[in-house]
Amino acid sequence: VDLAGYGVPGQAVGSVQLNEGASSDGLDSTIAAIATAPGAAGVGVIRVSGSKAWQIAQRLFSKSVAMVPGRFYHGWIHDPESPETLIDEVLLLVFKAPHSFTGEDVIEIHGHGSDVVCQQVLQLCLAQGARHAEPGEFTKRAFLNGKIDLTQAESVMDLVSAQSTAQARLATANLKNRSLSQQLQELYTRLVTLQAPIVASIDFPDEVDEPDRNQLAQQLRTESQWVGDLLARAQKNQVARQGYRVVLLGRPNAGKSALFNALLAQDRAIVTDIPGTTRDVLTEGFDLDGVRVTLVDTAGIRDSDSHIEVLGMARTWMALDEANAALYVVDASQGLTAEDTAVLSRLTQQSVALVANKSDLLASDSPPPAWASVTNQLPVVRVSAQTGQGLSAIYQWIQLQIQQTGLEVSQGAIALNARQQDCLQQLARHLQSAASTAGQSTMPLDMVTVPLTDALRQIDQILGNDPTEAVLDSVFAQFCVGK
Ligand SMILES: Nc1nc2c(ncn2[C@@H]2O[C@H](COP(=O)(O)OP(=O)(O)OP(=O)(O)O)[C@@H](O)[C@H]2O)c(=O)[nH]1
Ligand SMILES: [Mg+2]
Repeated sequence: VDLAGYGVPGQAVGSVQLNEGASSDGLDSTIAAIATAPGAAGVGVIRVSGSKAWQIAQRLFSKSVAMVPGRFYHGWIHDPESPETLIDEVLLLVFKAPHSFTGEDVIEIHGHGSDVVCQQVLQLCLAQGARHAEPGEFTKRAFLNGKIDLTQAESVMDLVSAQSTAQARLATANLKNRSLSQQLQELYTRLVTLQAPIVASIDFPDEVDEPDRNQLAQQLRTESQWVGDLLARAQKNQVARQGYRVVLLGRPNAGKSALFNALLAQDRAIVTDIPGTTRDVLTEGFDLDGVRVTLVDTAGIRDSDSHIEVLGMARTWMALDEANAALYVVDASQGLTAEDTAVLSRLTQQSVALVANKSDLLASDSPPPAWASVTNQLPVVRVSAQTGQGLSAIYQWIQLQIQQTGLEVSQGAIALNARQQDCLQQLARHLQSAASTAGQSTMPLDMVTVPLTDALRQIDQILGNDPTEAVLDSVFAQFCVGK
């Protein structure tokens, strides 16, 4: 059996040499961890990777098995020190280097999902010479052994922590198609092709002519623009990574918390008829057509002498700054006040809608009073948090705002994390600087190679070629143990 496709040879992207100054973290050791989340579950998995993995499995398995890679075996785990003590009935999965997730010999013990039992099995693995894995260490080994590049390792983490289908799809797109790495590798090749004649003309001035400066400058500008476009395309997909934040604003008692609860379909926030009930910012997420939406309930805005309320309102404004969209809630039975219009004029967000709540209190056909001043500028949604009427219009409005961000979740789509974004921004800057130097005929040509080499180094950094321990730590420390 070829388990989970790990046995496909020829997929390796080449093993990685750690950069100078990077201490090798002992790839010779055998690591073990519980790979499944804590708590009672159907199955609990203990994963062991390294040269001792098979030996450990043979010691812990209650019957002797031939250990053929890609097979799984049914049996019992026992304590080799007291073989009659049976720990759990399990399936044992066997992988042979390099055809495993980590690229090393790996065994997986699939037992019952009990914290106690998983801990016992793990302790037995440690007693047999494994060491406890650090966070992300299995994926780190997959990277160090050349099974995946650094962006794929980051996608593994994105996938494990995905909170929406959009986020999961973007992670699998890069994991499977290496969409980001592939494009950057192509750029790398193009830049090396530009650099070669420059270096040749510097090294052999008598034999090789200088490349045409204007043409070189133009080509470098094009590449810089290409990186800018990549950043812009990826920016649109940030919503999939970070989710879409919608803040509820309005005067006290408008029904923000009631609406918050109604939209979430759970009794999350306290609702009372006392103005100034909500003091703090409350957030809760839900899935809207595959995208994670975070709803933010806030303290009502009004002139107040209460110190607590004033602090709460300060948080309201901060929540507004972090939000992608705002729903301004008013009590439709009372209409808009001067305070409302003053606050509305402060909302500079692209996506703002006016929510006329408590519409159940209005005679069904009467329009909300005195809206005209704002309604021709803002979409108005008539709802009742109490009866649920109009809620679907709010979901639709949020969906429309998300669509307008240009979110694209196709096979080749790219989303960037902060590290990758930072590297790409620097890459674009280096290319711009190379282009402008190339364009000035008074500048010596070797001044172009400096930023160009820096640009190549940024690509190396994103892909994890020549990684430093610091870069690896920053990437893998965010993982959970067992992944
Ligand atoms: N009839 C009716 N009453 C509502 C509706 N929504 C909220 N209310 C009532 O309005 C009062 C205030 O509701 P809240 O949700 O606490 O208002 P809020 O905007 O969160 O108020 P603060 O937290 O003080 O800023 C409560 O008594 C709710 O039961 C609605 O759609 N119809
Ligand atoms: Mg409230």
